[in-house]
Amino acid sequence: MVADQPKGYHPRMSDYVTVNGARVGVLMGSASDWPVMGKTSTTLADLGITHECNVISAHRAPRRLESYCGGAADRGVQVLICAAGGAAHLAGVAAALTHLPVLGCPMKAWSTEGLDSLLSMAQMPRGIPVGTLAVGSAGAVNAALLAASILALSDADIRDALIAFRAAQSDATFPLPGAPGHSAE
Ligand code: AIR
Repeated sequence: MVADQPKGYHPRMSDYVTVNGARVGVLMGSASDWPVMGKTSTTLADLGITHECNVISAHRAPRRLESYCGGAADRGVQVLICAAGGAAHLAGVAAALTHLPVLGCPMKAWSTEGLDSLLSMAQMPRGIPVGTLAVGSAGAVNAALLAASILALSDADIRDALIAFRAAQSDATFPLPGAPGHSAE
């Protein structure tokens, strides 16, 4: 409502990128999260999941976040993946702004090895949940896999891609050259 907006506020929908047919929205608090969160994007792409990626800080651009989350479900987005470091409120605020499932990826920022981010995301007060993954790359990849599991409930192509991914992972072999019982090369 216009009356609720601060003086001088103009919503600018073009401040984030949308992708036609995106099922997953990946949000980051900063472009500095992208070296890790690029792995989320790659994993989603490997599973054939159309997605969109944006930097929208809950602290630096709260109204843009409100605009993005307010329109995501209507555009067909079904899962949000939110990454942030430090006082990482992005996932919690996004979860407050949409009924979509929100997965949180705690980033290692400038201190405490990511424990600050982990607790900020995991310790959500009752009523607005965030599905929090591990700190760093493991969580970034697992967020994509968990999003795939959610989408696979109603999408046979994604289900098949996820099952194939897990089968390939199980079939992988790990030679240890020189170790007892392994070949020398
Ligand atoms: N951040 C940005 N706005 C709110 C938060 N919590 C996080 C980013 C990043 C860290 O702060 O998600 O992990 C440092 O951001 P920057 O832009 O200073 O590199």
